[in-house]
Amino acid sequence: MKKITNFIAVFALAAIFTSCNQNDEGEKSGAMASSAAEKVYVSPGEHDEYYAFLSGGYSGNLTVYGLPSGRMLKEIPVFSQFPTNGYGYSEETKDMLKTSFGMVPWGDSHHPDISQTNGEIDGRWIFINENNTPRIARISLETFETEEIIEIPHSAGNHSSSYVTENTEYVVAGTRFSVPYPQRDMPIDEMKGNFKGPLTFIAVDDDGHMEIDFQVDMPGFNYDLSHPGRGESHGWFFFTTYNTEESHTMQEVNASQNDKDFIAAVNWKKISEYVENGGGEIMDAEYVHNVFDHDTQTTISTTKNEVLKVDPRDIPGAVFFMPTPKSPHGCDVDPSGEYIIGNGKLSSDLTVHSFSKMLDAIDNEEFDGDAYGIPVLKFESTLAGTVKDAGLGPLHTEFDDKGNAYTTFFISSEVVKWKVGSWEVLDRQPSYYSVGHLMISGGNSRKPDGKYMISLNKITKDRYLPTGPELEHSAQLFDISGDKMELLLDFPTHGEPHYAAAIKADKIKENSKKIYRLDENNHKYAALNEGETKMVREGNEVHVYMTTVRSHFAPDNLEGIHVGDKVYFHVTNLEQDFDVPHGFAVIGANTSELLIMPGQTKTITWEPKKPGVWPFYCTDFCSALHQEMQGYIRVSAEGANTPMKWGLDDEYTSN
Ligand code: RUQ
Ligand code: CUA
Repeated sequence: MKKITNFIAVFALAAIFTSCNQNDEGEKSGAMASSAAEKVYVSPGEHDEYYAFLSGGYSGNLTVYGLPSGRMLKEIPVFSQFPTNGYGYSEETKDMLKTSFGMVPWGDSHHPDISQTNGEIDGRWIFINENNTPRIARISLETFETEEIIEIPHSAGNHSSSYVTENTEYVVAGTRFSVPYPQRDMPIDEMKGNFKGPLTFIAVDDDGHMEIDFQVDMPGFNYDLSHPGRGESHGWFFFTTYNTEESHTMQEVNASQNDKDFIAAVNWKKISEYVENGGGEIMDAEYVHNVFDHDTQTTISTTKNEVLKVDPRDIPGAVFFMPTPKSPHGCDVDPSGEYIIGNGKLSSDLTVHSFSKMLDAIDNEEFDGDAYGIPVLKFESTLAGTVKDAGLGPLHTEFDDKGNAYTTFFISSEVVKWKVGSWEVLDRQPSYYSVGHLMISGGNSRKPDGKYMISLNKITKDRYLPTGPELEHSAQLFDISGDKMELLLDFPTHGEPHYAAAIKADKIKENSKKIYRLDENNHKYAALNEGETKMVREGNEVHVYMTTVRSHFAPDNLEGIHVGDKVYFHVTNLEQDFDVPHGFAVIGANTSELLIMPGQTKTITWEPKKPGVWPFYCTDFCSALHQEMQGYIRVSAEGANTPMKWGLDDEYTSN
């Protein structure tokens, strides 16, 4: 009972904090508002200074915004089918969503992270994790398309992911929920000591290609968030844990019993050497790896059957636990790599660990016992300092280029700026409302930019016009170039923006792809000019090789299709101009429509149900004669013997 009372006390406090914040609104004087407006105004035709990539949370996708304007530039489909362009529906892309559980049409994406070279974000790719059916995706920042998705076996609630190391050697995927490892049928209340928390290290090669290198077999705690070391601490990775109680029920109470949980410090360099020298044990696994092959423009999906597991107790010096108060959520590393911040979400203080003190403590064996054979360092031995009474419910910390840190406080609904090293609080600004993550461009690197910060808020309430019971989540843009943070802009986000990553626009924009070259299109069913268009029957399957160009399809009249056929429309967009996609929609399609980029081929299937003459058309207003961009398909009854013929401008081919 007592534990429940304590718990309620925290939330009563929370209510007081939240309500006082909601009262100090309305301070925007005319002058302030107009200078803020100037700072976010990007005049018509001008470009934003930054690209910001916001996770879509339960949308499963990634959205792209321009900063400082807050204009949404694009939604990139990743883990969810996307009606706008047919991703996950078209024959070419549907296998991107294939998993060992079958096709999963809708995911939950959390933490985007941009690839790095020498500790600086480089704009080649962005990675993002799927939490529910554990996967990591890699998105090209040339095409803004998802190129690769790898499933993470033996993981559940893939949350402490997808952060990358300084040279993108690895992207990590840690399990949030501990589970039997490998999965097996067992009583839930025997969890303690029997569940595990595998942490997966995925190697990334020079082309971005991902392969699982090893899994570290960790005790059955919850691994919540993680960040790589950098500079001196490059070679290490840090993960927050909670539920070190290993409770399996009523976790809101039972997982909050220990005064301290841990930050796990993992020396991945050491483990990687161990693995290179033949260490580790191969274990059974089943996971699917999907790669979008640009040459054939088709997904290559492979099922893999094993993974290399390492037991950290076999590798001296590989893993240590640093006790960290109060169920820490975010695990953040400052730009120098010296400080590791544990954001103890049930606390009002922030705990900062020192990397160099940690190394000394390891050398001097300043241990406080062990957890399942993994040494636990003495709390005081690694402690660098505490940010006192900063707020209530700290979640995440980011850094600027001037030695300051910024921490979000969910319960007291604010962002607090503090000094790295002296731990003093410098400024605080309310967020509207209940901020989760925050983001500073390059915040997870050696070189953050100190210009803007966005807070990613969980609750929107009265900030926008009401749109029924559900409002989009909200981001708030702050100018952090001065001593005090200045709120500049609110803008709605799509889905739930757990985390975000931003990069200077000029690091990406010159490389952005404008077209796919037709002479590089090796799609199996491409028609590279109108002369190559045709219909081919194989039993009851009909393959239509079709092209599209302003402002017609070829062929645009098709006959000889019967009810009971399965028709594949392979549509190649012959355009070689920037920003001229064509669409394809056919009446009664149970699959999807298509949107085909210049030079690409995309395929949908259509199973006509009724005899008749049925239209198809282009769905993207592509030219002055877009409304004329249509055609007809004659469908005959099952068993009829209408011959196949297809053509354009009354010139038919038949067979
Ligand atoms: S979480 S609000 Cu998915 Cu990153 Cu912390
Ligand atoms: Cu093509 Cu409209």
